[in-house]
Amino acid sequence: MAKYELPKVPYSYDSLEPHIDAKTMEIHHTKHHQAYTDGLNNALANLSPELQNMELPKLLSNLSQVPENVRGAVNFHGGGYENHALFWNSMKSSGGGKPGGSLEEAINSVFGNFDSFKEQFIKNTIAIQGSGWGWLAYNPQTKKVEFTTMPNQTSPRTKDLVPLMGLDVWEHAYYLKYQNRRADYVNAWWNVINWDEVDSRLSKIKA
Ligand code: MN3
Repeated sequence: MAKYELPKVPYSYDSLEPHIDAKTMEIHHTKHHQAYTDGLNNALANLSPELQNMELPKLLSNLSQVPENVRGAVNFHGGGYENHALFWNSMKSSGGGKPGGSLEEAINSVFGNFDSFKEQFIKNTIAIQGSGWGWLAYNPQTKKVEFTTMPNQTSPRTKDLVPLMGLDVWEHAYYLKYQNRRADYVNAWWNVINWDEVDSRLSKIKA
């Protein structure tokens, strides 16, 4: 039996218009996210019961325990599965603005202020070569948030970071509406961020 099912998007596909169009949302969710879900289930079928039963975040941060012949598939599809679930939930209709609460403090303590964080995030995410994600993540070692980029679907968990908020810059995330204009998509995305959700992720980690 398949362990993972395609997670739901908690709003209708047209909710993020005009920043992210309904057709892109539908294909991204029902085709791409479904493919990562199927790929993860297929990869898990090749693992020991112990690894099969491990929570996905733990599995992604312990990839060295996964046999080499399946490791790449778990990294790619497992990362893709969780990244997209986080992504849908990090957005909402009429989102945007600025974070408040503990997230605001965490961002300010590292980046100085929100605008400088946003500028760094945008610049470095646009600059990703090929497919990947820009991330705001929490580092349990330093107890601070940090920005990082990750290639393809590789999770920040593989670097012992806890993902808080990620932006998918695979072409499938924006090409229908923006074609080659990745920068326009990356800038528009800030209008749909669900800061309350991102803040609650940080609060759960710190609790
Ligand atoms: Mn994607």
